[in-house]
Amino acid sequence: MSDRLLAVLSDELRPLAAQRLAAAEPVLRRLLAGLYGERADFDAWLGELMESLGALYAARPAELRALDAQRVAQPDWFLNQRMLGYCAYVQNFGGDLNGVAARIPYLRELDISYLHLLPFLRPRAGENDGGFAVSSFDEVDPALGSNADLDALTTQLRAAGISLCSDFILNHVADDHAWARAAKAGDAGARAMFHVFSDRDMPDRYERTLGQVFPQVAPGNFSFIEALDGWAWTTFYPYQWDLNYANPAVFASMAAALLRLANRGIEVFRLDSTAFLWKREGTNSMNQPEAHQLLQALRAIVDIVAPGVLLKAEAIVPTRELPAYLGSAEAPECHIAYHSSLMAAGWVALAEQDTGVLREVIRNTPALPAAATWLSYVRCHDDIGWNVLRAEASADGSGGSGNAGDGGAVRLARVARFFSGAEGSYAIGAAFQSTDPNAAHGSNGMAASLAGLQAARTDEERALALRRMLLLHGLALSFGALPVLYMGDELAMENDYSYQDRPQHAMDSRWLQRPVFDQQRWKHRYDVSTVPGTMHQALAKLVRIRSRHDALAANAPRALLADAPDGMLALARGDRFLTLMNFSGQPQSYALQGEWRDCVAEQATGGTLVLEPYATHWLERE
Ligand code: OTU
Repeated sequence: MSDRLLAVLSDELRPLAAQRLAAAEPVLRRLLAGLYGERADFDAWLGELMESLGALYAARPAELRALDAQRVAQPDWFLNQRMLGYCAYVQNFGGDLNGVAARIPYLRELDISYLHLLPFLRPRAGENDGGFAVSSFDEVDPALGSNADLDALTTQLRAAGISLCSDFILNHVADDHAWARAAKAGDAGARAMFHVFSDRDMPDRYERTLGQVFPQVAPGNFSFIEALDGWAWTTFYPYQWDLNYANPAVFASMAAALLRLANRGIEVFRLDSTAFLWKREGTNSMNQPEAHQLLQALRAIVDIVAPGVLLKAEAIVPTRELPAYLGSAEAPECHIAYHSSLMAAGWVALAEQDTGVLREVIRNTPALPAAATWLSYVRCHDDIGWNVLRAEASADGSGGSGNAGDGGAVRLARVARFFSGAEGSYAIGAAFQSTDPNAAHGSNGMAASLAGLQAARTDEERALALRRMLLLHGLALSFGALPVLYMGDELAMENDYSYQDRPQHAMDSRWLQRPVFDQQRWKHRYDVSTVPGTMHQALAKLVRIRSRHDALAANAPRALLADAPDGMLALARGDRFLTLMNFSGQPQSYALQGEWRDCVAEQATGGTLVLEPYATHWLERE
């Protein structure tokens, strides 16, 4: 079958392709045979897939092929401590793609080397889940620019040393995507791209064990579609139709769509909702072995055609399910995976003024295969999902739930209430999709508002809120991961309530944390007499310190130190770097061994260090 790939290549391209095929083809064949091998037409299908990969290989621009070669020679290029991400909506950050390009100098000033732009491909007309309902993978959203603008942007970003990351929404398409339209018009092949059931029999059987992502606004996992005269699987909103990966045509088409985007210069793909790719009756249809086989097959294809490209798994799942998304040395999967447990546990530690759950998460975080890493973050465009922490919230030994047997639910519900502003909290946020007061779902709000800035009335309260912001950012920057900043947090932007006036957004409080970039705050970014300036300068300082210490690289060793009090987290990065974080509102003491230098305060320190409320200390050995 490899002949089919090589046959379409020029004499010049063939030798390297043959070499990459020799390395990846056996794995790819095994994976695809495992998924689709029982079909009579398997060999013919595989031959066609290889031929289409050959065409995509041939079409890859020379500049990107050169980048591939460079990255193959240094596969851990994205693990160093200078790698730093920034995530933004195109429309909010720059208005359109050209406006984003105009902000490159600002990104460089922040030392950003990785830019995740939230969905910018043509979305469904009307409501579209912030662009997560895609109607064409080959067209930029006309409201944001043209395909030529995208090509120009990737070129400019590359020149500035910034890798562009794009969402690749592979679990579902919009109900006005060409396949959905054809299915509605009666095309059987198109209908087979989806999970469609003519009656409620199978949907009801599946529902017995399925969870719900949006239980309030989109209850259930199936939607009756009149034009189909049947029920389509719709994990998210009813207009997002899940693709049927048991159909090999879906896999082949989506792999090709990803590579066409890669050939436009997108260097990283955020694989949205990867946990949901394979459905199995009697399970929650998440994290199924076949979902991993699909991702490993996609990785093998990328390794052949565009090996400079990185795959990033967005799987918001319990900690124990996360490592599988990075695969193993024998079967690599994604290069990067969101560590949503670490993110959520940082917020739990703030709410509880206790690091029990956070420590349990860190203990449950295994060492990773080479050339793979976690993504660390404080906030993103979604809610903070609490249920990924069920295991840790019931197992950290503190007995924090006060209700044995609820699996941490009551405890996490208390945390969710805290961030919605209840229980004497400094936070101003919103509970997301909660249907049961004794169970948590998610919490929304900008980091600054959740950390107390919006509610602060005095300078002291404002200073504490900023410290909490820096504490969580310090954790993300020093954990040993690829940290990604969320647009606006570097300027301590607060909640945006304007969504309540937009009928298509009003029911989804995730829009609280999707504000338009604040030009006024940005102008004050150097002025430390202002809140945005203080935040920006303090964060920029942490970024600078991080970039100087290879002990903070993603793949450098990390150890959780057990001798810190419960309100504190102490992480050693090798034996020369130490980060101390106080998650409580009380001072905490920590006895240092030996002589240290505080990189932030720029002074020597040693003996017993007293950490002020919510203080962060980054220490290097003298
Ligand atoms: C992802 O999210 C996206 O990040 C969301 O913005 C989209 O709405 C969603 O997919 C559909 O495309 O379950 O594992 O609770 O955490 O929806 C992926 C909200 C997901 C998100 C959840 C999420």
